[in-house]
Amino acid sequence: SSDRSVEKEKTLAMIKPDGVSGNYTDGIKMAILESGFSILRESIVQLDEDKAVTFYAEHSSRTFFTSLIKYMTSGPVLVMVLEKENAVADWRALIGPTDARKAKITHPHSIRAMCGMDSDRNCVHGSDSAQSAQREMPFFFKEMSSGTGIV
Ligand code: RTP
Ligand code: MG
Repeated sequence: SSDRSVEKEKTLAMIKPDGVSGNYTDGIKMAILESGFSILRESIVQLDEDKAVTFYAEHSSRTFFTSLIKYMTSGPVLVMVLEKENAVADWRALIGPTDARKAKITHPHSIRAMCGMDSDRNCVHGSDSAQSAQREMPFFFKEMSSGTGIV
């Protein structure tokens, strides 16, 4: 096809409260653009408890859930829709493993190695599958709900 956009994929990226308050936003956006992603949407959002609980509902039975919700509501986050070929997997690779302490050893050039603290405070989020991305993008950007034709 002559329309190269049909080969592209979208994912949801988030700079968590520690990333925003620690002034990592510009550095992270630079890494995103240098890695070949386009930033299609961005918005700064203060999550309330309801919204954080819904976003991370899959973890509601985990021991870390209460502290996760406290962390995610502790300040504004920056949510973005990123686009490129293989965006979901490539963004997950760029952010590195969940535990930022391990990331500093095994993936020293990853974003979590750069700005995360440990497995709780890891400064960024990425959709873990194309299916998750299809849920998470309209969660923050209503116009991206399937069927509107705007995506
Ligand atoms: P995320 O969803 O935020 O991109 O992180 P992830 O896929 O790498 O990790 P996940 O297992 O989905 O955990 C969601 C967030 O909960 C906090 N946390 N996880 N897995 C753990 O042992 C653990 N402990 C705390 C982190 O903030 C993690 O990113
Ligand atoms: Mg996850």
